[in-house]
Amino acid sequence: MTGSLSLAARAAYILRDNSTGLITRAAPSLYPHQWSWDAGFNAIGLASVDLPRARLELDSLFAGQWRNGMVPHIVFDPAGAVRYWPGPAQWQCQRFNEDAPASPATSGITDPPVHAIAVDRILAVAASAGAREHEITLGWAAHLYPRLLAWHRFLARDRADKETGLIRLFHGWESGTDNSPRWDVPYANVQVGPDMPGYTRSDRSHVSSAAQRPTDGEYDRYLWLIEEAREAGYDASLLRETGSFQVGDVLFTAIYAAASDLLAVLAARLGKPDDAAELRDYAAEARAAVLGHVDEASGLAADVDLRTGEWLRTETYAGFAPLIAGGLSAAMRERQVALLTGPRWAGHPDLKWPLPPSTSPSSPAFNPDCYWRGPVWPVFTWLLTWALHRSGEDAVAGQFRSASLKQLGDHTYAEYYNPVNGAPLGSHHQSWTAAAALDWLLAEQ
Ligand code: 9WN
Repeated sequence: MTGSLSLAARAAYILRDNSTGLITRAAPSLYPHQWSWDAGFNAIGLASVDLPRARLELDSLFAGQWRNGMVPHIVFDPAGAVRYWPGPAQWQCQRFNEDAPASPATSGITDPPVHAIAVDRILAVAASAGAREHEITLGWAAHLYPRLLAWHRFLARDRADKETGLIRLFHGWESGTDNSPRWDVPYANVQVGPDMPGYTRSDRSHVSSAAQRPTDGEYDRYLWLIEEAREAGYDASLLRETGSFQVGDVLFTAIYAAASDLLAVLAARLGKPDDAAELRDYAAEARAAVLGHVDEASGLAADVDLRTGEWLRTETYAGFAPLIAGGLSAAMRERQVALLTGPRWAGHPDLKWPLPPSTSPSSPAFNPDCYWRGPVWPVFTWLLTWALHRSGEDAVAGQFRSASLKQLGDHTYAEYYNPVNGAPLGSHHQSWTAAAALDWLLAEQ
């Protein structure tokens, strides 16, 4: 087998191995359940090898959607044999909020809305898989569509901040970039209460070194925010009063803008012009909010601590939110691409591969081994290549794709990689890393 064929074959095997039949576990042992944004990326990877399974991945995720439209960040696998903490017993969503489904059990917070991007990509793959597959997939998308619309409406209604226009998060986990230094300032203001229950972390036993995972102090805050959210009945209007972590996330907002654009296209295709107009409005508002938070001096987008109004300017992946939101002027696009490929990012001389790390190596917050504080995340590289292609930046997208495939040549399909020495970190056989490889290798770019 050639290098790419064996890389694709192994990636397909990993996705099958991590599947319960209904959901794809985010990772074999570290994350034995279905995560929302992972499911979106995993469905994209699955599309190239097994369209029915790709469709099922999103159907299974949306089985956990709440009546208010929220797609929770975790849908728990009831048969999950491996212990994950915090599990359904900590969240107790159904007991505290009647919008939560009785089954499957879910978490009570949300995750970035990549799903409409996934549906668009699955439809594109189906279009070249023959008339019958295309027709089935279109029918499936029409069936899923009302759930996607309810999801985007939930974000507009319950989460779009009136002042900044950014999507408001109540937990760093909602951003998907848990311990990124972008959240250091707001987390420093979270005071863990005296009635915080004791707990035992299970995550560190699944990685080769504890230094790759968040600290105990960070985990105390993560758990405390769950206590707060549960106390507020997982209700956004109450949490706006009581939540001790409230941020406007430019990256989440950018993903929402891009996904709303694509959902508007689907709505129009399904003969729903009013929905399409509504979704285009969501996209335009979200995009304007992202562009309104670009720091002039650095050219990077900045999150906002909504409790203080402070802009959070640490140089992280989130700075490239405008590129992901799309619809940029040529000048803004060129500036973002130049930054991304320049010496503070993918062009930094110390890097093993010319790929953007989660935090700039020039930032004092950079830590090459620790989770979202420095490592390269292949799935995030995939998101950037998707955004670059969409903006017509095919050459840069192609460079990232080939560098990433070299990075994945170690066949560990790691969750993240040390950008300086190339070591695989976090979980191995991480589903979304395998999914990114499959899309790069098998789908039309
Ligand atoms: C908490 C599953 C998830 C990803 C997140 C990543 C990590 C969970 C954890 O794993 O978060 O949600 O237990 O650390 O940060 O982006 O969705 O892969």
